[in-house]
Amino acid sequence: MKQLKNMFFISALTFLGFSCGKQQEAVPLDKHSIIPIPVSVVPAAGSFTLDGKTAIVLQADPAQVQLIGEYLKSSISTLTGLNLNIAQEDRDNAIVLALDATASDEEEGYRLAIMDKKILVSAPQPAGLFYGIQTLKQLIPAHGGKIPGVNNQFSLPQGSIEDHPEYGYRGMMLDVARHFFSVEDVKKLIDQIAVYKINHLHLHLSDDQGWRIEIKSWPLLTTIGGANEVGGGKGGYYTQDDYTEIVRYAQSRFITIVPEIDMPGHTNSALNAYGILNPGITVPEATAVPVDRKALGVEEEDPDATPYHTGIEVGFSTLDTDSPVTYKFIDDVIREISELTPGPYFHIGGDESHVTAMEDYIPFIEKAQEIVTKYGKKTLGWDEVAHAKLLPTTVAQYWAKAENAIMAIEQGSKVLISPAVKAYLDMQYDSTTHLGLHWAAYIELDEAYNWDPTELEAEIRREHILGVEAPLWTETITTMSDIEYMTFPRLAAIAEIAWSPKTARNWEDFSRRIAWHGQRWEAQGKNFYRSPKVEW
Ligand code: TNX
Repeated sequence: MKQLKNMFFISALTFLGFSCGKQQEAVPLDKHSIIPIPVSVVPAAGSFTLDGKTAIVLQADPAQVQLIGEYLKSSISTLTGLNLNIAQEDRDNAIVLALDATASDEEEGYRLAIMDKKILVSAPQPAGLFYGIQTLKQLIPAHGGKIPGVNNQFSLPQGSIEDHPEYGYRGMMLDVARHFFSVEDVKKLIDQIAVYKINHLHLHLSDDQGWRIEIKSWPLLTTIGGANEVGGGKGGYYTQDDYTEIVRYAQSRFITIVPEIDMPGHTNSALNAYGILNPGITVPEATAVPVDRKALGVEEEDPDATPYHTGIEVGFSTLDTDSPVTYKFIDDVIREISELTPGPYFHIGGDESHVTAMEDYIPFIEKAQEIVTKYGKKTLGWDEVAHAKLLPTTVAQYWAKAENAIMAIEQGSKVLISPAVKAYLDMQYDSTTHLGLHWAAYIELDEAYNWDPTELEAEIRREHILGVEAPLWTETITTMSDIEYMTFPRLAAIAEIAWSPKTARNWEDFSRRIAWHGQRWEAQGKNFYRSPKVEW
């Protein structure tokens, strides 16, 4: 194989050497490395030449597509160094972005036609154009100066692609509670996951170790509850303006933010701030650290408030499900966050409430669900919420127990598929991985790829499934580089499960395609796990 590679290298050099002045040969469209793999790819002979004179032509109301055109322009500039003009009139040597109701029957679908003198990206909705652009970017043979075009020309193979997603919800979750991540980090992640046509980012905004979003009616949540993290660091939080900035940025990448406030368990950070919410829980002694309220500028002592939890043990905290103050509290929190959130979902957590009696847990979840509805949102909750009576609009996120997911389905709810054994990005790749946990499984790249949401349980069928989400819990994750290492390449595998038809997916082919993505990530300076299952 190595010999073969060397031969290829030599012949490529020879080719470049002897064809000085000519552009590189385009890899035929059916030998592409597109992830997620499209529904249909039809190659044709010949190529399109992208160069400095190529224009981006907008064939649609600029109010709807101007930003998408600019995104394409800046993407091409980063990949190739070319600075393209954006124009309104049709012409040759153009990439045309067209809103066209006939381009696809599917809401997020698109068509990409690469012809001799034109590339046409068409879609019924702006989202489809954005996805068409993601596909197009993966056909440009340059990674940001590392594979320069000859004479600044880049060849793209002719042919056409028709594509649309299998599932409407394609998500990733980032836990910003165990460790806090800046707005800049979250934006960077949004850019990275948008490439793989992920369209939801679930933010786990509160947990035992930290409260990460400003709530104006309960200000100590962030002043006190935000000032801790796993290991006892200083934590951090998003102001409401920060959160809005994340929501807007995500929108520009066609990503919906799903906010989560975990309740009634996983709530120690709220109990650090307000003793009145504390039913008398015990923080694990080994990792409990007293809160120095004065040092945080809070004069009044609160003897009922809890110490910080700096460890990673779960299941010891709960809100007081009998107290009216609890419901005033969650009403305020759900209201303030819902007002800042254009997306349809509010995630109430509901997992691992081990110290909440089931007879208290059930009415609590039902009340929380009513409050979410009152503020115009649909409830998402971890699979345990299926013990309560769910509204038909409520979605249960299957992470641990199939029986819970099935209970939700029997109640008429849909399920979001995130099995820890397949889709958890915090699970180690193997026993040598220096980050992450392995309580559910070791998940190598092929394990993350080789499964299907419809094949987990006979009772969980296609029509019950809203989509797929890959959560990244951050007990052991502290930097952007750590996030990248655990997320890539596995998120690309999950994204293909969520977007591509089952019949088009195949591990051998995926492992070939992902190698090309590794080159691009390397050129971008992005960290990733070089799985031994792939010839990078
Ligand atoms: C289980 S997944 C949890 C989280 C942890 C995660 C670590 C879920 C709903 N609960 O609290 O962070 O395991 O893998």
